[in-house]
Amino acid sequence: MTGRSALPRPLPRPLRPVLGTLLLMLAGATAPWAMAQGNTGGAALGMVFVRLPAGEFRMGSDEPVDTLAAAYPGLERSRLEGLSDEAPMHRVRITRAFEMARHEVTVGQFRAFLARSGHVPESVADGTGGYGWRADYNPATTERGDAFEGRLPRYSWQNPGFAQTDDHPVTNVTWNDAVALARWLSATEGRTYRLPTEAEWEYACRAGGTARYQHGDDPAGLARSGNTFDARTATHWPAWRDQATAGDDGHAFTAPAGAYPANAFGLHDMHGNVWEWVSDWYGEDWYARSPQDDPTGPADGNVKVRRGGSWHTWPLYARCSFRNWNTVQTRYPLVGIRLVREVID
Ligand SMILES: [Ca+2]
Ligand SMILES: [Ca+2]
Repeated sequence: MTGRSALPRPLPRPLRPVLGTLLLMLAGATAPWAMAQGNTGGAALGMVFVRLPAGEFRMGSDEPVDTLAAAYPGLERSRLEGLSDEAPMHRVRITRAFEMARHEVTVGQFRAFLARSGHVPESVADGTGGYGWRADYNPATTERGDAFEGRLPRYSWQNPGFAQTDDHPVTNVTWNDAVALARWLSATEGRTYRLPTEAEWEYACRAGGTARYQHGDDPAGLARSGNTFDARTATHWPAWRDQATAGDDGHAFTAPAGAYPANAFGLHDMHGNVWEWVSDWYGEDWYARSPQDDPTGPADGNVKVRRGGSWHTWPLYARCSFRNWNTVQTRYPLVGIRLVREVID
């Protein structure tokens, strides 16, 4: 599989120790989607959804390796060649408007979901726990060289090892947990909540733009757009300091949801903070054969796609087009949830 990272083991490849639009400030006033902002849904949980219009976009990336090498100096060429699953770029039509949560699901929302639904998170139900950060943990001393300690029962959505409040994005949640949340909300409210498709997610991230990030193509601008592996995070993983996002984004671990500017659709944290599960199975060559209208991914597969990068992700892997994946049981301190809600028209 192109050496693409899989969490417990590989994590974003950048993290393998062995390898060593501008914010549309005006959008709120005049954009069509602005009218739907403040649309409270997931009512039980206080989520806020933004209506995204139907539309077309170019999905994926076909940037030449040399172009990427110039923009992301210091990375092994194999990492850049490994991005071939982002090609070919292809036109995708999202034929129906849909609503997407403005924020990642928070710890407080997940706690309320558990209390009201009786759902037991997979990390608790299977007794194996999750992963977590510990100041004196040294990846080099472990068999797998994982960036985080685990799995251990003491780590879960409640404890990723670093401090978090109810406003921080929930982590250590599996794809199965995410689907359980969406199903419970759907049953409770009589509306359809679900994970976004991979195409919907990228459409939402691009928000009408064509650049690598919501602010444009420059990786150095990322510290203002989202929470990634910046200088603060690098203080805890000094071996990867050279690959850190330029500057200080203000957060060494997760940031409270919505701490960074929204993109042109009014969505926060599409770059970084936590990876977001989507509904699609991963297909390495999927883009060469995916349908133009409302693609939903391969019919089956072994791993589910996650998107957007995290607080522990290098800039190359926080681009709108980057694809990563894990099994449905994977839980990790970098992976969270964002829901969509179908529109009733
Ligand atoms: Ca950061
Ligand atoms: Ca995110």
